[in-house]
Amino acid sequence: MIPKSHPRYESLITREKLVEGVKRGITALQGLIAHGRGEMFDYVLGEKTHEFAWIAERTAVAMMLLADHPVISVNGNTAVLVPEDLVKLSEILNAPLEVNVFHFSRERVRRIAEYLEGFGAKVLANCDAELEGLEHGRRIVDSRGILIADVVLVPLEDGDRCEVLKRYGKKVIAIDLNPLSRTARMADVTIVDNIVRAVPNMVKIAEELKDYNRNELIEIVNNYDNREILRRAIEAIRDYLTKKADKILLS
Ligand code: PTJ
Repeated sequence: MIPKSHPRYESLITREKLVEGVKRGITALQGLIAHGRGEMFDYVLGEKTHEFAWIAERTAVAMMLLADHPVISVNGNTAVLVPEDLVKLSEILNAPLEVNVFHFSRERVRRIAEYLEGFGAKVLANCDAELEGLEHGRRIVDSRGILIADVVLVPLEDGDRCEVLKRYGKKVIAIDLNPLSRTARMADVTIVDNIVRAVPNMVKIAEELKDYNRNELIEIVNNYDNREILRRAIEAIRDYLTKKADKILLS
């Protein structure tokens, strides 16, 4: 048991969720490695939601509210880290959850779908269509979901599917703590924030923006510049490290 008084309680609980996810056959073993990379970036971002991330989260919600067929893609990490908030977000945005995994097996997809349904989610997991131009498991999609979606939210993505989704003419919103990744650079909106903060933030934002009219939402989207957001994220890492280095010199 992890005591609440532990200085890294939140971080350790997050790890426990992923380990439990692996034991239940939901999270891929590789998901633990991917999370470790994410933790590293989170650490040098000060483990908080920066203003640039909040702006991206707000734009993402506006974009999904404006969409005809928004879809939230869910993999084995996302499913165990934020199941309740994914269900809330899906309901407010009227965007179905679709199971889409890199390390594909029908058994894993079924387990992830059942897990999310346990939280009251409506889940697309037919795996009855394929995206052309991809050879790995993420090509397998649902014909009612990602295949026909105009906006797709892709947490913890790999760059090549992001690229293929763009080639299909879809708008892509990524959640990725690494602002240097190919996904981060390919996406239309990149949320450089930990998924455990980003999705709950998006639920709060969606509660507010759902009452906005189309013109107000369009204005939010039009004012957004993803390259500027990525620049700010990279500079935030630089500034964090500079501050830490200065502190060490002074101590
Ligand atoms: O469940 P599957 O089979 O789809 O597999 C999922 C993983 C995550 C294993 C797969 O998509 C993968 O290998 O992803 P990558 O290419 O390692 O990319 C994951 C990205 O997500 C990296 O850039 C990490 O920095 C980032 N990341 C990891 N944990 C988090 C995160 N971003 C936000 N929040 C996190 N908690």
